[in-house]
Amino acid sequence: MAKSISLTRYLVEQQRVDGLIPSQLRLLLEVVARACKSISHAVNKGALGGVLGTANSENVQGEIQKKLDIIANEVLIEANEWGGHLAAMASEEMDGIYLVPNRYPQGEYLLLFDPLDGSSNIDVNVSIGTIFSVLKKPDGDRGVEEGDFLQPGHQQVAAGYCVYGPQTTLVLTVGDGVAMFTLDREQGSFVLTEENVRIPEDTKEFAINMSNMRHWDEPVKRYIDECLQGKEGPRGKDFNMRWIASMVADVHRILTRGGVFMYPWDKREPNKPGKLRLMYEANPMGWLVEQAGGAATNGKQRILDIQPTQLHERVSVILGSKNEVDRVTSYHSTL
Ligand code: P6P
Repeated sequence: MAKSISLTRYLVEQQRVDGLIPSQLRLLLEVVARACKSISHAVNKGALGGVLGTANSENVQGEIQKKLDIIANEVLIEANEWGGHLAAMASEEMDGIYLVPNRYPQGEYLLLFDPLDGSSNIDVNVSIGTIFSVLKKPDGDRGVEEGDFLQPGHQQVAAGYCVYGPQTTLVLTVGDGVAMFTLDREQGSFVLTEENVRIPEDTKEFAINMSNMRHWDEPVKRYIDECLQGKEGPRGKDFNMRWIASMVADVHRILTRGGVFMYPWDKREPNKPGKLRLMYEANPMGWLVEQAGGAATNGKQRILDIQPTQLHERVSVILGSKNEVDRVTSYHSTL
């Protein structure tokens, strides 16, 4: 049986081989992984840990916060603030950025996260996850400001998620492909279980919330309608549909077996470009998908090329199997 490779050994060897992971970034990723282990433990307790239900507060998005949303956010802040690898953090659950307190050394990285994505699934025991993105802070000695976070996704130096499902699996890229690590609860460590993850360029599976169909723009309606016509329609094949309402779980399926995930703009809130957040959902997931040979656009441009203007800005998301994403994107330019 092949010797198991821990996350620590993988990161050390990646650092040694191609220098993609400076020691400070390796430390950051190990701290984030340890925080995800703690979050997984809290999630797995469920009702026994008194962590289900709402916290009777709203986040910056105006969404009711779950108790675990706040717990996960606090775990990530407390795990990362003292290590000396970060200058500041940003979270879906916090209005503004979080500067590393002066009592701790300042690092050169910025960490952004959705501490518990898919939290509407928490109380019904369906997979949820933590999404994270790492940027470098601009050079210079001045203090970090919110504007320093507003970097396009192609400037990320690391991105990943941890899915809390039947297994707890950490999925990571530092720009040299995608690797997956499964939590070995007996050892308490993440073990390499997949590397060089590849998304098939074609698929027969789409993920979208069909209840919003009447609100979609024409290009999305055309694409889904053609899928629903199956063999007899213009696609000449039948399609399957999945929608877990947890981006981490849907993206993990796509990284594992292909598919296309869509959360497009719709007429319900015409002034918002979409529901999902650019900085700590679409950018990290978009980079992971691209690193696995897939594609990620907002219907009109590559997600990683979008210049952010606000920390919590939203974006329309179409990502997954390259040929399907290209097709949906082409429909947006032909209609
Ligand atoms: P809907 C979870 O709240 C989330 O941000 C994503 O994880 C998920 O893909 C989407 O929203 C689900 O949205 O409108 O289907 O509940």
